[in-house]
Amino acid sequence: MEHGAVEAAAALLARARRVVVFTGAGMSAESGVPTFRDALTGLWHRYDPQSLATPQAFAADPDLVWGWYEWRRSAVRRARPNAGHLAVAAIEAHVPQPLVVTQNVDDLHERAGSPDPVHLHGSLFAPRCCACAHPAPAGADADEPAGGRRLPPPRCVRCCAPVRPGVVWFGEALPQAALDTAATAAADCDVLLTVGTSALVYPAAEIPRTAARAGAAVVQVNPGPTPLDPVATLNLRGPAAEVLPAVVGAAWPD
Ligand code: BV8
Ligand code: ZN
Repeated sequence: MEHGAVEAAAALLARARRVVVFTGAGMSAESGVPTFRDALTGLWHRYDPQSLATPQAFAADPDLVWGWYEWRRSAVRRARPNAGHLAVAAIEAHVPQPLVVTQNVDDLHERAGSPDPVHLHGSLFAPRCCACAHPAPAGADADEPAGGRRLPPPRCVRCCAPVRPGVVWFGEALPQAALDTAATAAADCDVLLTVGTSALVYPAAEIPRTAARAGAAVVQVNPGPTPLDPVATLNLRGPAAEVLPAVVGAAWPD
């Protein structure tokens, strides 16, 4: 990890008033939560996430898809926020106007102390009826078998239709309020930190570009290259749980 880049990122953050932290699956990788790039294992090894995370897949085989989300939910429950999540919460504590915007459906930002991250793609902890949208209870905290299993989704208490995960599936619209909040903050920020995203899924991937177009400094944290490399002011090549604490330590040496 280039020392100069960490120092440069820290200097940008230390004097910023409005900061957006935009995160993807790589943010939770070091907590043991598989990214979307990681091949699926167990029952789902022959599926790609983008085909499973669709209304069509749920309609065709609800037990397979519900089982997959319950397996992911139990993996997230067993996981712990990593030093990267904690550093993001520290940035929020030091910056006058921070906002965390995540594509992740886990609750690791919240468990690390981030008060109110914007979930662009929903959450694993907000199931609802697929017909009347009535909120459903989060479900028992049972540990799912390592290899996963088919699991029939519970029924809606109001209309008996199947309950679905409270996430945004491919082909579905994002929650408009969340998207508006994120886009407005990106267009208005001094610094946008993009962490652990391949920036391939839209409209979320537009957020860092909106910030760059508005003249903000874009700082990318990712061990690998992404389409944002040419957009970023600074590219910090390394894992989030190593790079972010280093940046926070340099920005606010207490
Ligand atoms: C919609 C919830 C229309 C579910 C998710 C424009 C151009 C092309 C295509 C489209 C377009 N506009 C729309 C589309 C279609 C589609 C899309 O973008 N397709 C892509 C694949 C081409 N978009 C949609 O379908 C969206 N909806 O357009 O609706 C509409 C409009 C109005 C009315 C009706 C309909 C909905 C998209 C949301 C889908 N749901 N998640 C679930 O989780 O199951 S997306 C999901 O995948 C994640 O939320 C995330 O967004 C994405 C995965 O990306 P990343 O998070 O970046 O993770 P990834 O694994 O890819 O990469 C990890 C990165 O981390 C890597 O770069 C790696 O190097 C790095 N890394 C690894 N380890 C570390 C690390 N970084 C730091 N530290 C480490 N340790
Ligand atoms: Zn219902």
